Amino acid sequence: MSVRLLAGDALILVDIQLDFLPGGSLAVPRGDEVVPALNRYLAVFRGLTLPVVATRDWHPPDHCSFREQGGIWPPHCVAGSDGARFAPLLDLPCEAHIVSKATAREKDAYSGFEGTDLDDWLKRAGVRRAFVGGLATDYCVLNTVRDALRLGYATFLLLDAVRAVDVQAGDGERAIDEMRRLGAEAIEIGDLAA
Ligand code: VGL
Ligand code: ZN
Repeated sequence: MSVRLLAGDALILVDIQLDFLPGGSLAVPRGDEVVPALNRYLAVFRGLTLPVVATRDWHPPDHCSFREQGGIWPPHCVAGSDGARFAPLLDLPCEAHIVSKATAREKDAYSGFEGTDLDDWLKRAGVRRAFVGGLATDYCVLNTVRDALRLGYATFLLLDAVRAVDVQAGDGERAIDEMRRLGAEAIEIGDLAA
């Protein structure tokens, strides 16, 4: 598989936040490994002046997904907290478009498109193909890829730049299978044509 990047392509980084990295409150196993992988994609996209979007989980302190409110997760990514910050080693360009999601107490949102301006922003930027990587494969990456496909974007899953929570063993692999079945093309950095 060889993919030549062109105008209309965008890189979407999903939730590269401290709480999802080792030491964070909802650490994704080996989640830190996506940072250098995504930095390689960032270098290529920036070199071609293609747009970059970074989503972030941005919850109120009493968000419904937290255990104290009956949800399934430990508190994580509280808006403005240290744990909600982007990984410092991520080479996020200052012109990246930041998308905050799941900001309302009463509703969770795993997709970067849900309740955000992401679709509008991408359409206005002329984006037709979305290259998606980040955390976690089986939650926010899966739901962001599903929505991207449903909204008509040709969608590429960056296999070397995603990691899963795996609440149940195999969740990440099942999520990858589902994304491919829905039409996402799974690629790795070596698949990008020079
Ligand atoms: C996520 C669990 C809870 C994610 C967000 O970014 O995949 N997972 N909130
Ligand atoms: Zn969350």
